Amino acid sequence: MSIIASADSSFRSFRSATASVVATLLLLWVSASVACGTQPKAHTDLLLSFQGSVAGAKYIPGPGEHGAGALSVTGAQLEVPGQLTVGGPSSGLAWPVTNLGSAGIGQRMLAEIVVSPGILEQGGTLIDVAGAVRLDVVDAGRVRVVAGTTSREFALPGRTGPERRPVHLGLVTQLDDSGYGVVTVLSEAGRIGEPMDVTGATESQSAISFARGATGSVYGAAVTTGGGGQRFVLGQLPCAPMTTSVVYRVSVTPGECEASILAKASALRPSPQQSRWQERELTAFIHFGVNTYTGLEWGTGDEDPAIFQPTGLDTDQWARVLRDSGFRTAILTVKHHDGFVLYPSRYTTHGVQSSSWAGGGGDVLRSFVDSARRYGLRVGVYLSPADENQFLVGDYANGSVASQRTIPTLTGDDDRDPRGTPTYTLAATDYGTYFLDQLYEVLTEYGPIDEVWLDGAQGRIPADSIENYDYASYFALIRALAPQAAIAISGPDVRWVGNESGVARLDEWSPLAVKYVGPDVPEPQPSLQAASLGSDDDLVRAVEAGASHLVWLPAETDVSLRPGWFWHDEEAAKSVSDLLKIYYESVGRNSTLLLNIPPNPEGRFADADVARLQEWRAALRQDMPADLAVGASAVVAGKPAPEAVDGDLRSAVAVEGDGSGSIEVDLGEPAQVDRVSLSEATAAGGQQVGSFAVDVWSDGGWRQIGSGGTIGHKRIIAMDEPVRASRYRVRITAARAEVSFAGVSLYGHSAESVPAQTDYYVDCSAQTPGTGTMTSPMRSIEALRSVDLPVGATVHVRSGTRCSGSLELWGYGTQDRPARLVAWGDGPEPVLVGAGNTAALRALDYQGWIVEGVSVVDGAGSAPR
Ligand code: FUL
Repeated sequence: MSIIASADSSFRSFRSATASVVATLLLLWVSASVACGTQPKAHTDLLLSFQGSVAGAKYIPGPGEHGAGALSVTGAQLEVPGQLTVGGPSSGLAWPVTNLGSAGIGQRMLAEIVVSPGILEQGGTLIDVAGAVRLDVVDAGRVRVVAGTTSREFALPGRTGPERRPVHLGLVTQLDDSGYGVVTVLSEAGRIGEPMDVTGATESQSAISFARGATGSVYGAAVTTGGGGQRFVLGQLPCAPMTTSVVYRVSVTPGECEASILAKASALRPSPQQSRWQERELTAFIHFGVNTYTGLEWGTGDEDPAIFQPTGLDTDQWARVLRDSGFRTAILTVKHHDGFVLYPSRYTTHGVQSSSWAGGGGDVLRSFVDSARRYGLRVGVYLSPADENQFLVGDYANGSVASQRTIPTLTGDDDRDPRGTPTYTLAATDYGTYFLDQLYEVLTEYGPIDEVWLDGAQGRIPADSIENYDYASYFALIRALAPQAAIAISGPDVRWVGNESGVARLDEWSPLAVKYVGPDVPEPQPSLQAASLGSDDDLVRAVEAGASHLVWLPAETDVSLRPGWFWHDEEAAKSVSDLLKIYYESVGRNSTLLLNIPPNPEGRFADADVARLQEWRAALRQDMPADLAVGASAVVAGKPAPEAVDGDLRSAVAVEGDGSGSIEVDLGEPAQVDRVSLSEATAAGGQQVGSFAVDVWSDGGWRQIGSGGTIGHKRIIAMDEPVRASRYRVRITAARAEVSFAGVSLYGHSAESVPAQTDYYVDCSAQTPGTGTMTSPMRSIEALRSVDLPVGATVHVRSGTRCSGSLELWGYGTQDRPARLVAWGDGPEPVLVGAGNTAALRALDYQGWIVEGVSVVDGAGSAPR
């Protein structure tokens, strides 16, 4: 039975007309009826913007919605208000046609839908009027109307490339009781093409359905009967972002609307491991192993261990040079792809113990960690999952299936006390077990490890072999044994910047859209190399394309001082200007810098490399001598904002994120500035800034002297021309949310060399923060966290004061030049109280510090990271 029984007799005359005549008449009819006021009154019989809820297969309308009858929902979920997520062939919404009254679909009717643009890429039927008229997706730029024996494609205007705006489409049907009539397609841009003449459209189902067989988000659906039918009821429905609490990772759904995605990105925060890692900024890579002696970059796994013969291993030199150059962490290649291990592992003979070096008793890792701790350097380990030697042994990529293993595997002559050795049951292949056993050794016998660097390479094994890394087990063991460590590259905490030339993106975001390619192995979307990774556009497109989560995933920029990662006699170090560029394009762009310095076959950094690092450090001091902004007057929204100029990147001031926020700094007197460093307190406030501008006050007005995109942990911009002014302003011109602004630093290049400041004064009762000179003391102990103290520096704390905050001093002393923490001025012993302070004191003692007349105690204060 057909329900087509139109009461609109004026309409029948169109039937025999040609399409163009039909179109003209239709338009005339519409305008005439509007003009004469004869048009029947329109009724919006269905009006949904998905503010309601879903119970089983029934949609329960929310406030302001109208959904008479049992509106059924199949294969669809309402995860976010305002957005129904549909997925797959049998999904969709169906609304009974009986709700249209006796005229049924044989009356003028507008059926409309608003969907996420990704739906167009997936196909499906967007609107189906009782089986009589269908609006099908053809592709991202076209839809097709199928009605009776007629069908026609319509190109969607303005949708030729990737698109983020929701798609709003409507079908105006005007059919008579024999299924003849006209169908018009509307998009948000207006009518598309000419109205289509329809013959033989027959009702074959008793519902109007929406988004059938589609995958993505539906933001609204409506049916309006009577009236002109040319005007949309739904408009471009607003997207209602979910209120998201602060998280490290959040799931997203394909088709999720932009506001919701960006709200989630804005709610992301780094984990404590990531914050600690980011604050350290400069990490050294040390590629050392059998390749140092063979001249290869990738070893073969069958090297004779005897070739490993450092004639003068000097890990103290490594650590000293690295600290003197400002590095805070160093990562040693404990095992590169060849599989040769730099410590005596119980599980292989391909390692230092098989070399005659040091009589077979050498342990480079031990020596390295001892030196690192002596000079106050954090330790990272590079343990290559790829292992050519284990391939030759027959364990790596041997096809074994992961099964539950007890780690560590105790060996026959194991020297570990089984009772004092915690064990872990983890799923692993044969090789996975080997790798876990080595991780266990390294993470339990060499003190705290702060970064575990896992490369994703498979090594040069035959193309048909593969080792499926047991990442879930690796990560579980690392988290259990080294909870403070950041797991980098093939891991959840740190991502590769995407190149090995030392350059981060101009605008580097840490909140990214990802897919998981293994448990906790995020793969940034659209790709690690994408030019605008993490931007608003990329996030939205990545979610459309199927990214499953947004996650905090900051960039590490790795590059070598020399062309190769390992030592090669014939190679030379990069120039100072290359290194400066690398610094500004990594640390200055919200990334950490991982700079490789390869020891020579002797086991030392070459003198020329050491000299180059020192020149680089000196050049950075000349570029960025004392921060002129510290202690200046700073104002945000009319209120003093000392947090922005206190040299402590954890303290922050809230700045409006709606484009109106700014930070004004008045130095009191003109100073020359050519470099500006900005920071967001990402641990507290995430990463929000999308664009900013820097102005100076000159000739009675503000003049823009620089601008940029993201800020994140640190963004350093250089002015084209140095400026001389006393008032500076940073405008936050776009942000995802309110900004936790940590600091602005202003620097003027010095033509002369700038000696490192050796004495720092701290007065926690001072009115204003200072640079640390006696006349301008620092106001908190936390401001010293950002300072790399030269050997033998002295920190003077004002007597009679009490400083709260964790003690974190980046400096060391030697026998001849001890570093000192002493009281300054008259009065009772100053007190430093903060979380982890006594442990910090013990470490300082080991690093050659003398503490005199200062009481260091544990307490609240900001937690150590
Ligand atoms: C790469 C490795 O294959 C290189 O040999 C080097 O270790 C570099 C840092 O990572 O993926």
